[in-house]
Amino acid sequence: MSHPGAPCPDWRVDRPLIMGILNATPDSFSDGGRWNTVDSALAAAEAMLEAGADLIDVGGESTRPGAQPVSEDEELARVIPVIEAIGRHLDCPVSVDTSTPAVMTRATEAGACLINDVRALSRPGAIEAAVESGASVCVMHMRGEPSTMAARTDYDDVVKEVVDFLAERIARLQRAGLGSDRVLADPGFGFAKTTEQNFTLLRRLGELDRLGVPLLVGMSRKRMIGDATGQPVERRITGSAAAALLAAERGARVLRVHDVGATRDAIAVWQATRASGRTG
Ligand code: 8Y7
Repeated sequence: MSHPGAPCPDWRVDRPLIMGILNATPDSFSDGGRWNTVDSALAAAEAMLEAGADLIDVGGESTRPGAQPVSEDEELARVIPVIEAIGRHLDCPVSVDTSTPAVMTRATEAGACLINDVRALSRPGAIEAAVESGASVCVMHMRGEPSTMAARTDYDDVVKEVVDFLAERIARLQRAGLGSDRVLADPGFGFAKTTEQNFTLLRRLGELDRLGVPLLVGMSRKRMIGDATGQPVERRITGSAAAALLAAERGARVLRVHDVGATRDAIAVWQATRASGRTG
């Protein structure tokens, strides 16, 4: 089925794309629920677009460890009005951060071009809803649920396990009718991984190339940045931009970030360095 919103950008352009995070949650850890009304959500989205965002990721369920579960009705009430307002006023590509099939269906009808599911379409009916929607999908690696994942960090080789998991999900989606041109993959930084494992994944991110789909990464303001820098969440902009740049250099195609301007500047310096090679 077709949807009315702006289409997703071409993931294969010659620069990494920036996905700005828009939390439509009252308990979001990083912007403290300042953007709860549709108007302030719109203002936040507009500011991120002006700062250089290529698409906006709208989420209504906090995946913060210990966060309260959200009912389907509550999730719909949080995200659908925001996606509709963005379509009316900004007309930029929108992704919906959800694991709930009904939200996938309604959000894509309202214009979302991408379903970003941290549970990799594991809920009953999610694959069917995604296939039917016509939208693209980002599948992410995690173990268990956000509430239990912190205890599940026993890996022999974290990179191999993440690649095997994502390859299996991509194959499963392909069998269900989602061609690889509609799929992105994400190693899930901070989801059932220690800081050491997160940095191993970042260092070896190039090995995820063989999944054959564009890679999306999200490290913005996460604990791994805090552990490396010693900074609290409100002072992790520079560290997050550095991590995004390292991921871009290792092939990441989409960077999911809170601080769009800082990320864009870091990428611009990398781009200028690369472009200089063409003239001498
Ligand atoms: C990620 C994500 C979150 C991520 C993708 C946070 C929704 C926690 N993290 N989606 N969502 N990748 N694809 O700190 O790493 O933003 S929520």
